[in-house]
Amino acid sequence: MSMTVRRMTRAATAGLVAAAALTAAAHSAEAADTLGSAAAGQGRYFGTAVAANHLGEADYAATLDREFSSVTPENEMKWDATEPSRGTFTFGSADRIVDHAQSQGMDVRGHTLVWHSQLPSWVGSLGASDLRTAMNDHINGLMGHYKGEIHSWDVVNEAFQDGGSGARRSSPFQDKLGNGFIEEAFRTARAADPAAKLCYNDYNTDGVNAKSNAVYDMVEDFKSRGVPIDCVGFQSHFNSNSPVPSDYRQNLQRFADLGVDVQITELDIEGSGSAQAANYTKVVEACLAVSRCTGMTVWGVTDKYSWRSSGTPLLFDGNYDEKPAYDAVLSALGGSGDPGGPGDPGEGTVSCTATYTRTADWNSGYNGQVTITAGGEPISSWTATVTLPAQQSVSSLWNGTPAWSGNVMTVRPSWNGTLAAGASTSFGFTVAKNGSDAAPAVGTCTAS
Ligand code: G2I
Repeated sequence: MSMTVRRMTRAATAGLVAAAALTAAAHSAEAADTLGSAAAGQGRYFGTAVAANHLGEADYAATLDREFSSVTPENEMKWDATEPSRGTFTFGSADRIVDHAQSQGMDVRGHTLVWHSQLPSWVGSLGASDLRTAMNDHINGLMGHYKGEIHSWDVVNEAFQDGGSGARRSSPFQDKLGNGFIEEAFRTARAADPAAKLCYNDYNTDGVNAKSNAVYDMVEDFKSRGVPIDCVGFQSHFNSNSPVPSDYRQNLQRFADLGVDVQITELDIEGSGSAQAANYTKVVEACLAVSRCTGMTVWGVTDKYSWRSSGTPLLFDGNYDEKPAYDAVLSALGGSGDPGGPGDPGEGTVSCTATYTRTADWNSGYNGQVTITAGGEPISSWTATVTLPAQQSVSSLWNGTPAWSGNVMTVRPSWNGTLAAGASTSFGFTVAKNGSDAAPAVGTCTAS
């Protein structure tokens, strides 16, 4: 049967694909920064949702291929697209995306196996026992076809209700199989492709709230009972009604502390200009501050094809021009957006130094100051790391933008990134000693 042939064909090409990915990574390290290469510098992927029917548009494909290191099929791997009638799998559109991604050395996220939406009507009409079989067959059919080719799968999507209850959402799976369907889906998925990271994915779970608490409790329970789960996806669809939460990093971190990776899976933020850019910066900084936040995916390449296109929520406008939000993301990722500028190889080496002084001291705290001095070339940005003794905590910081990973604070400019050759700027911070009077360690300054 044709599915078996496709499965073998896909698996046989996987080795070639891995080699292509390595070559692409080596190239991009020397070229001007892109979202993908800058994120790779931080040990993360930077992905986008992709629609198969736009791949033939030259500007769409060029932007995709240049900027992104991971793709998520926006609709093509959903149940209605892949198993429209029971036992008949249709992989044409999804294969087009996977083949395209692999030819460019990009990784693929799988979205999604078990979801109440975009579900063909035949699934809803099955009785419980048949439904269980159909769910497992669907997982095995999809994951088998792409075995070894998907870095992370959204195994179950959006199984919790909005609102304060933390209850499960009504769906054929929930209503007929009960809470246990989620666990069963994850166990089936682990056996189907042991190499894929298995994720639970949802929206309105980006901050600490009743819904994210309910997901948190489920993940904690799965970890304690050995149910296979590797990551939690935070969709992160933001607008003025649902802004980037102030406890976003803290929420990502508490999930990571359960022993799972976290991923930002469907990021888009309605708005424009510097306000939108600032919101994107918050999201990227939150991910970078959580070491188990392994990557980010924006939900589309260009505003014109976004599911929320009137809200212009993405990084490229309808002409594929980079928006301020693009520059903000690139810079938050530590990349340089100016290929002809001082950060580039061949135009003199940019450098900086960072020196630390204690500028005030009292019983329970002190003020520290780090002075950044550009080397023999002008610089447009700098990054300095400050490692605090374990007990100490920073209560405020000025003239810099901090990102945290444990007790390591990575500071980038707020307004003061541009320095002439030999010029200096400084940022300051207030520390609570919490019983330790030791000095922080200032790491290497990097400039671009
Ligand atoms: O709704 C935004 C996302 C929320 N999380 C799960 C994601 O899978 C979901 O993606 C969106 C797609 O971006 C849309 O493109 O899911 C929608 C459906 O739930 C997708 O919209 C559908 C339209 O409703 C259909 O009319 C259309 O035929 O896209 C289909 C394919 O273009």
